[in-house]
Amino acid sequence: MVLDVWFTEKHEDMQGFSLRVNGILYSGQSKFQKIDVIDTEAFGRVLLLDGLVMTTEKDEFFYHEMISHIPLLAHPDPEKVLIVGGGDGGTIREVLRHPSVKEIILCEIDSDVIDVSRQYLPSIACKMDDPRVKIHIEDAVEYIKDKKNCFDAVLIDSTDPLGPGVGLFTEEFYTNVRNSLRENGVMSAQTESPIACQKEFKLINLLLNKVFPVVKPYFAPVPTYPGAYWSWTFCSESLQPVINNEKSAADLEKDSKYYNREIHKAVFAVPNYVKQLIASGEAVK
Ligand code: AG3
Repeated sequence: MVLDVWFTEKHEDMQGFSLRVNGILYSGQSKFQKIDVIDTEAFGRVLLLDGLVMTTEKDEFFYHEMISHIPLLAHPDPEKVLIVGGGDGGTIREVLRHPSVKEIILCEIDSDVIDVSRQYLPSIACKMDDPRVKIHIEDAVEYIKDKKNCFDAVLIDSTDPLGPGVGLFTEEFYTNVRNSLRENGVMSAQTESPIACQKEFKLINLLLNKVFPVVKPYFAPVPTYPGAYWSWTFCSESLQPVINNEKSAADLEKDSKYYNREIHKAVFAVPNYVKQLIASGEAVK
């Protein structure tokens, strides 16, 4: 029998994204948020935090490849990487595909997200036990404060600027991230949808431009996120987000689902209306 049960994520009470649900695999309340894993016909298992789609088995590759490979290939030789959030493990899995990486620190506020992902999302959380990974359960806002000259890359794999994630979208946090980078350090953050979350996208871009000399947004589809069209932003002291390690890029593209060297160039093309959004950023309150 086919259940006619649907999950809907509502976007600003104006539109919604719906998935037919085969069953609920996990439902719990952590210290920080509501965590659910549902099984859907269209996208496989889906991790929800406070009712918002964080990742799905079927389309997670767009997001995790974009947040990892673009910044790491812009660095000639990344060894030490900090992942902020990312408790589902998808970013860990992609970062570990870079042979130069010796150590990953995952700073996640909510250990329940890690436990639930290990249990219900094995294809995403599969590399959490790699010896190069150190898991640190703490609010990254605190963790980063005294880290100076520590990381070759910081990847901000956060939720939306709501609930436990708000502190990760401030000028102070971004300044601390900048200070935590070593020479040639790079950072990429998830920066919301340039169609469904324009206010957030503009505000984040404005803040990043106050803090980093190089700020380059990039874009890809994520079919299950608001607007189905998502952004990340690359920032650095001076490095541009071009491929600075051609050999690694050529190797990585062989086994990637979305990433290849043409995509690396293409994702930095900024549509005209988005250029205007960014230019009008100062007007955001
Ligand atoms: N983090 C970004 C999810 C944002 C989705 N927003 C929403 N559905 N309203 C994803 C974490 C994956 N590692």
